[in-house]
Amino acid sequence: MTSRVVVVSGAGGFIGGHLVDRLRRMPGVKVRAADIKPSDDWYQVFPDVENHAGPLDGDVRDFGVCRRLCRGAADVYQLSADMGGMGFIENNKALCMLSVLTNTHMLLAAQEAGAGRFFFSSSACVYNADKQKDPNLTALAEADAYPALPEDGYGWEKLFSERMCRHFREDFGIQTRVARFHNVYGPHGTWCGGREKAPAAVCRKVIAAKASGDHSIEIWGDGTQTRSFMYIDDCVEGILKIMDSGILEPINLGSSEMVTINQLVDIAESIAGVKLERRYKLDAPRGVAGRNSDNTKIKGYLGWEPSISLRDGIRKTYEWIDGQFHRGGHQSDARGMTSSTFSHGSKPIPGDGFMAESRHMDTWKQAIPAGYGPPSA
Ligand code: GDC
Repeated sequence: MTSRVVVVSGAGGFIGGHLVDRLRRMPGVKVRAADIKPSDDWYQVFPDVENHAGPLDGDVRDFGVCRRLCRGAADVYQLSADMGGMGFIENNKALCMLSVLTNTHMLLAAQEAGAGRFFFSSSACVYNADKQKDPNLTALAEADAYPALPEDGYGWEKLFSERMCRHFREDFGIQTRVARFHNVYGPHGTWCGGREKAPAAVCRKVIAAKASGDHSIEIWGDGTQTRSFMYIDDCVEGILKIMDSGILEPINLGSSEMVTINQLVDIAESIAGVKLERRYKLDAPRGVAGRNSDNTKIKGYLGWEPSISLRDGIRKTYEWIDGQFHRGGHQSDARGMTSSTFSHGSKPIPGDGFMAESRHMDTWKQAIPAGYGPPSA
């Protein structure tokens, strides 16, 4: 039997690694995994799949690399992106927008190669910021992405690439699938260094506070902001179900179990068996005030929605990070790891609408950079 070639770009990342693990167990599937990172830096590497690692072989910003990867592919899962949690995306908008290269080149190469299906990992960051100002909001339904006012930088790129998928499908016939991920967490993902999201950051801080003996942690914002967090197993299940479905429009893939960040900390504390003093850092990146996934559509299409409870998922994530923390010899830096760092990479371009003060402003105020407003009368 000839195998179906299935390409996963971004395979060295958190979600990509888990997806490869699932696909490689499927009968008749030959997985081709690619990532710009050298294989030593992949979260998970599987020797039984075809791996393309590092800048020469796995950099899917490069159209030539994409063409090689997509040759003969039946399915393409495009998960590569320069991304991270709020500390990264608020401070690295240019880098986030450069993911347009990976999305464009992978889509073009998949279409050129005659791939049957193309999966694009979009994000809840595409949603209109005006609809996320209230922590007790009603959940975000797919139509809430328009009129467009997404997360500055990262969200605009995702929204653009969503539409590019749609037009490639309409104009060129490639079957595209677009899922809007809502904050995915779990083992084998980023847990320190500036790109980590709240679930991993909170687990690490609790572990570090316990190890340091100084029972206090820093929390970004005032802790009342709300989110829903999706465990990685639900995410992979949802990706495969959406790919196999006939769903053509962008669809939410997220948990509908909404919690405050304070409640997330409560869960991590109860798993750790500690109670910590909370230091609220109000000038840290905090993103939108409230976000949850409206799952009406996915339930209607698939009769399914993510269902792993936050407590169960955080327990597994906590245990994995605890292992990384202690095996990696981080005890000596435990006190420092009760806070989170920001990650800076892109430089502002003076005179091009960049507002230094916009970096940590509320998302919805960032939509129109200075100098791009309506002309004064
Ligand atoms: O980073 P994130 O998980 O991303 O942050 C959630 C909330 O947790 C924010 O309000 C943040 O201020 C708060 N928070 C408190 N302490 C910490 O130490 C910390 N680190 C982090 N990171 N946050 C902390 C994400 C994007 C993703 C992706 C998803 C889609 O936004 O960063 O790239 O697209 O959304 O849902 P979040 O949920 O705002």
